[in-house]
Amino acid sequence: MKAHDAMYIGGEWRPAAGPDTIAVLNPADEQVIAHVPAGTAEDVDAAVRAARAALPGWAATPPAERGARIAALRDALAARAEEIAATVTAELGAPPQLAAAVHAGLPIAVAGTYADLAATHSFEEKVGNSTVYSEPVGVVAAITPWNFPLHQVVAKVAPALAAGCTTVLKPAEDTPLTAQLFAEAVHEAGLPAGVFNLVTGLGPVAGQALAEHPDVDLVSFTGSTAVGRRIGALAGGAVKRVALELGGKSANVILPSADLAKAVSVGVANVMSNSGQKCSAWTRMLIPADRYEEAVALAAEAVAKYVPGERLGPLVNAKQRQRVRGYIEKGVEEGARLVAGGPEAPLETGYYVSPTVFADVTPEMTIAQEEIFGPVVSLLRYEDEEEALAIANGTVYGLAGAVWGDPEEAVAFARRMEAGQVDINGGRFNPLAPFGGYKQSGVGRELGAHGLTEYLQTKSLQF
Ligand code: TXE
Repeated sequence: MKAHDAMYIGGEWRPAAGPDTIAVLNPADEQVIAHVPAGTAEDVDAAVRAARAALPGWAATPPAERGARIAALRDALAARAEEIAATVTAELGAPPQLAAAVHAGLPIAVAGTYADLAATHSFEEKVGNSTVYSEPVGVVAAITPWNFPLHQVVAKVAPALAAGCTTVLKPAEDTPLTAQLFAEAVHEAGLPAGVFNLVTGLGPVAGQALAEHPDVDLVSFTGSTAVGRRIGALAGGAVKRVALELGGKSANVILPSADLAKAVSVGVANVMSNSGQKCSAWTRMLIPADRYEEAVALAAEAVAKYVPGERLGPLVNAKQRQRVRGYIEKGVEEGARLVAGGPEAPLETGYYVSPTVFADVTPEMTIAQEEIFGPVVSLLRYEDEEEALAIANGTVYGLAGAVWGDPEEAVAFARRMEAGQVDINGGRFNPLAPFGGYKQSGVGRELGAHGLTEYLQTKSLQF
C-alpha cells in the first residue's frame, strides 16, 4: 500500500524528527501493509508552528473564498474516492461496499456542506446597538480514532477551515494511510501552506504532545472515554477550548405500535455495520414484553446475513478483538442468553468476531452498560413506556438512539430521551444535523452549522 515516509507540515512532506515508524496492518489478514513515521513532540511543535504562522492569513481570507478552497478539497477527495475506499478496506478491513458508500462517500458529502456553510454562514450580526463578529478560535488540534478514518478527520478539519482556523491532525495509529490521502487532497486543492498539517504517531507520544501544546487554542478529540477525560482535564487546566466525542450505549426503542420486523432488522443492521465499531450504534434493543420472543427470532434471522469475511468485516486490531470477546464472555457469565454468535473466533486469520445476539439482557448487566464496540446486540424487555424510558436513559452515555412506532408517540418519546441524536422510524442520515452527546458521551457538536460554531469565538462591538 502506498505510504508517505514523512509528515505533511507547512505545505510539504517533511522527514520526521526521529527514526521510529509504525507498522500498519490489514486486519483481515494480519499482514503488514505499510510503515509510517512515528512523530514526536518535535514534529508536533513544527506542525503547530506552521499552523500558527498560517493563521493570520487564513483567518483574514473572506469566508466565501475559504468556501471555494473547501469545495476544491471536496473535489480532490471525490477524485480519489476509489483510492480512499481501497485504503480504508486495507487498513480498517471495511468490506468494499461499505468502504465506498460510507467511508469515502459520507466525508465527501460533509466536506461539501462546509464549502457551502463557509460561504453562507453569517459571521457578523447586529444585536441592538452592537455588532457581533464570529471569529476563528485559532490553531486547532484534531485527534481522531480509526473507526471512520476519513469521516472523523473531515468532521473536524472541514468546519475548522470554514471558520478560519488552522489545523494539526494526529490520526489514529491504526489508520494513518487514509489521513495521508487527505493531506494529498488538501495539497492538490491549493490550501495555503500551514493551514492543514499532519503528524502521524502514537497517542501517548504525538497525541499527548499535541493536546498539551501551549500554542494550540482548541483540542477536538474523538475516541475513548479514558483518553477524553485526560484531554478534557488538560484543556481545562490550560483554559483552552475542547470538544470531546466519546462513547455511546444507544437504545433502539421499539414501541408497541411499531412495525416489529422492520425495527428489528434495521436495528440489527445498525449494530453490524462497520462491525459495530461505531459510537452511535444502537446496541440495546428495547422490546415490549409481549412481543419479546417474536423479536428474538427476528433478530436471530437478521444477524445470520452477516457472514464474517463477507458482509461483516474484522475488528481493527487484536486488542479490540480481545476486548469484544471479553465482553461476550462477560455476557454469558452474567446470565444473558446467547441467541447467535459467541466468543469463539469465526475465522482462523483476521481479527474477526462472530456476529452476536444476546437475549434476556437486564439493564444492570455489563453488556447493557459499557460500550462494546463490536458486532454485539443486546435485547432487553420492558413492560410499559416509563420502564422503557428509564432503561433507555439508564447509562452514563447519551449519544444517539432510535424510536420506532406511531410517529407522534415516537417523537414524544424521543424528546424525553437523554441523547444527542435520535432516528425516528429508521431516519435518514443528514450531514447538516448536529451530532454529539448528552452526559458522558461528550462535549460539543459536530456537523452542520452547530459543528462550525465550535470553531468560532465571538467579539461584540458596542456603538
Ligand atoms: O481509543 P483511543 P482506542 C472507544 C471504543 C473502543 C475504545 C478504545 O469503546 O473500544 O474507545 O479504543 C489518541 N493523548 N472508542 O484505544 O486510545 C489515539 O492515538 C492524546 C470510541 O483505539 O482513545 C487515537 O488517535 N491522544 C470512539 C485517538 O486518541 C491520545 C472511537 C483515539 O484512541 C492519547 C474510538 C493520549 N494520551 C474508540 N492516547 C468513538 N467515540 O467513536 C491515545 N490517543
